[in-house]
Amino acid sequence: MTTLSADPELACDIFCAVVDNFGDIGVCWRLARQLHTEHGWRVRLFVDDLKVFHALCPEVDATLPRQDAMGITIEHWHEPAHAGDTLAIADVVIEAFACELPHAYIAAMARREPKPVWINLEYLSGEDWVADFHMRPSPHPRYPLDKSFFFPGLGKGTGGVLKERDLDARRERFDANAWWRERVGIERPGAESTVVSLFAYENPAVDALLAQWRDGDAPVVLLVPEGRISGALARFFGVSKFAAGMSAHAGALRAHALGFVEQPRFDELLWAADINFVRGEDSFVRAQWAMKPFVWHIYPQADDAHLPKLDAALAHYTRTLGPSAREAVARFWHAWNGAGEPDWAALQSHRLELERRAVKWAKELAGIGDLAGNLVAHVASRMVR
Ligand code: TRH
Repeated sequence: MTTLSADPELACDIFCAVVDNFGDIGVCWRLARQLHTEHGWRVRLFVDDLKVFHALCPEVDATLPRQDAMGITIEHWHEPAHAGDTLAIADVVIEAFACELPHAYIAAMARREPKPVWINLEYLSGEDWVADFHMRPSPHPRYPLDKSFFFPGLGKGTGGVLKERDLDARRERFDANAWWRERVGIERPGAESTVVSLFAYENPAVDALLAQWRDGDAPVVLLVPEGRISGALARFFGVSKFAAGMSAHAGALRAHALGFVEQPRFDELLWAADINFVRGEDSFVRAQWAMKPFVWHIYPQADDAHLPKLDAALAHYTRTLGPSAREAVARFWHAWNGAGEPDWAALQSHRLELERRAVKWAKELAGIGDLAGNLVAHVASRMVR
């Protein structure tokens, strides 16, 4: 594959404000690493919450103002005024998710010649309108600067989603037996069990689903990264907490709580399971590359603004399914996002069809090109030489 980088020495500053959870820094950290390792860019990442970052990359020391990790320079960003030790402005400036750049930094961008390429990286949405707005420039009201809006998406004409070049090879090399012994401390369950990974926010539908798994005919093995859903598991099993290393069982259901792992290892959880419950943005994308059926707990927004996004993703993902499977997936996703009760048996009855679709969908999605590569191509087209 050729590198589309306009300049192998290109310097890039990424600004990331952590709103909550792990997705903001999760996306930025993945993008930073990819721009560096695959495109040879020199990347500096400004992050306002290093504690959250530390969970994804234990090498990051939350007490340091500046450090290097995995080839990326990391600045603890004390917004709004701080903009690094020097006001050396990079060739490419990425503000993630409309976080506001420090005023002094914008003023210095305006003084720089040539002007940097300024990109606002938006949140992912599978909605159709995204293609119309992707890469649209917007002139700054006061400075001679243009900012373009880079929209990740699931359809043609959008920025796509992040996918590392070695991801498929890593997945193919994955040793599931070794993973089960190392991470769960047991042998990999046999084919009669359905392995489910559960990464979700607090969810009122979880009790009904746990009961269905418990009372079902076929064994379900649940892998639960410790987090916001763990309290519900503890209540269900009648224990005080469901912390990493703990296991519990009831009826046909066995559950194992896992510790949080560094981001490059998160995919392994998805590869180890038969069906993945994911949330937010980054894990939602990773589940698609895992080529397994998945259920999305979308990040809830005010005024139910997330619901059209949920349906848009469903439309892409279920496009070629038969009507009955499509209906079962849509009903299950809606129930998992607050409307109705999940029906595990109905979903499982389409398991084979969903597995085939998951593989096909990953190929369709890859056809849009990966986000980092698309972004590099966009920058190359905008560089003033
Ligand atoms: O954590 P999320 O819910 O993140 C978000 C934020 O809430 C953000 O504000 C919101 O706007 C966005 O979603 C849409 O879910 P997400 O995006 O899946 O991020 C989780 C990250 O955590 C992802 O990069 C994978 C990583 N992770 C690990 O690295 N190790 C782990 O063990 C686990 C469970 C996750």
